[in-house]
Amino acid sequence: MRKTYPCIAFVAPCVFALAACTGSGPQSGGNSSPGESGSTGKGSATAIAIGVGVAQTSNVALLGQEQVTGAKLAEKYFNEKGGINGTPIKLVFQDTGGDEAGAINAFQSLIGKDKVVGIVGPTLSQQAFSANPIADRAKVPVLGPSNTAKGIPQIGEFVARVSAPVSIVAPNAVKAALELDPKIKKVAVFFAQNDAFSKSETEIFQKTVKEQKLDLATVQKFQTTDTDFQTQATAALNLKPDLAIISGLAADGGNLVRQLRELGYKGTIIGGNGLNTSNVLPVCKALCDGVLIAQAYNPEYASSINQAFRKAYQAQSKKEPPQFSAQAFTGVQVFVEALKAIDGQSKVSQKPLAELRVALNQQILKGKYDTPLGEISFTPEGEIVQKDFYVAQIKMDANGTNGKFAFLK
Ligand code: 1QQ
Repeated sequence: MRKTYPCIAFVAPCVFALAACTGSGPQSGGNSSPGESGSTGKGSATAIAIGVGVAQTSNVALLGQEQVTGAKLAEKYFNEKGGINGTPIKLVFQDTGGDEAGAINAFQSLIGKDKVVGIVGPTLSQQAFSANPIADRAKVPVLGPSNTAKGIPQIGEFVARVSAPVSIVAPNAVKAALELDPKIKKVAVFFAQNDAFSKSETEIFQKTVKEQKLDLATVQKFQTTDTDFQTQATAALNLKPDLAIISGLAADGGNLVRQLRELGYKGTIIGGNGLNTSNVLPVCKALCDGVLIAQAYNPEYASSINQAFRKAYQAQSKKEPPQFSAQAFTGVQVFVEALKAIDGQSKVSQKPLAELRVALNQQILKGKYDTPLGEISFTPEGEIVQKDFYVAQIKMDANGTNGKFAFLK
């Protein structure tokens, strides 16, 4: 016997933002079926709506833009392959902006108005710690496409991620730096203290520095909104470090790289995951050259799905696909494949939405996926299980306008 719980998806959001529950009033997320979604546009009455809540505006869009591209490529790719056993998917985008309030609003819209089966997002861990509990309480599966801080899968039963955690990814950059320059001894660490990911990543960097028996000479703090790093850079450079490690986001991180070099720093620089985009290149230009960044994706990974993804990305963007695009593609892929598995048992388009969301979450955690990131699966808690990691080095051309991420062998 089918039970319906009107407004079940709204109970939690209403606690956080009463405004979302006023006006025309929320439609129930509990008793419609996914094919009835009102927001998927003309001719898409039967499309299955998957939400994408990432940063399309604000500074964080430097990272989020790449996610939009990756997700859209996945939508096209999987629809061309027949969608969910003949039923197309439709991505519904809600811009989170760069902060927590934006992520909460986007998630509430996706859950209540757009009636998505699940959400790929948000961009930042800082946003995930605020927005994901809302989805979790509404029993809507969330796949983090780029949330790498410690504690993300533990937010709740409905939260998983396709982005490997800082604990696994970040140490690779330190090891690569030591291979390139075994004489490195003294290390200066910088991190954005107002960002959950940066705080989590710097902990791992600092731990790795100590494990490698390096001298952690100084830890300098900044804000992701800062543009002037003279104080921190000067304080660190007075100690004559051989290695500088930066955990921040793209704009601040790129500016810090630039200012360290302008002040005469010649040593190695490691950038964390927040600098992992070619959108930092216009910020530090020629001075980006040589920055090492650990990677959870390699465009040259040999598999047919990665080849297809890489080709589609290159055709559109005339460059190699970046990690954030590959991870967003993977997030959509996991939803598609889990939906297909459920549909094989009983038609997804006929399941009540609330039931489907719960079944989808269970199926996501059970599956194995052959993705552009390689073969992945999840722990019961929703942590990604992934095999291969890499390190890339930024190589700028002589005039400092174009550059690329060259993968170290
Ligand atoms: C996080 C991150 C960001 C830098 C990804 C865009 O890793 O917030 O967890």
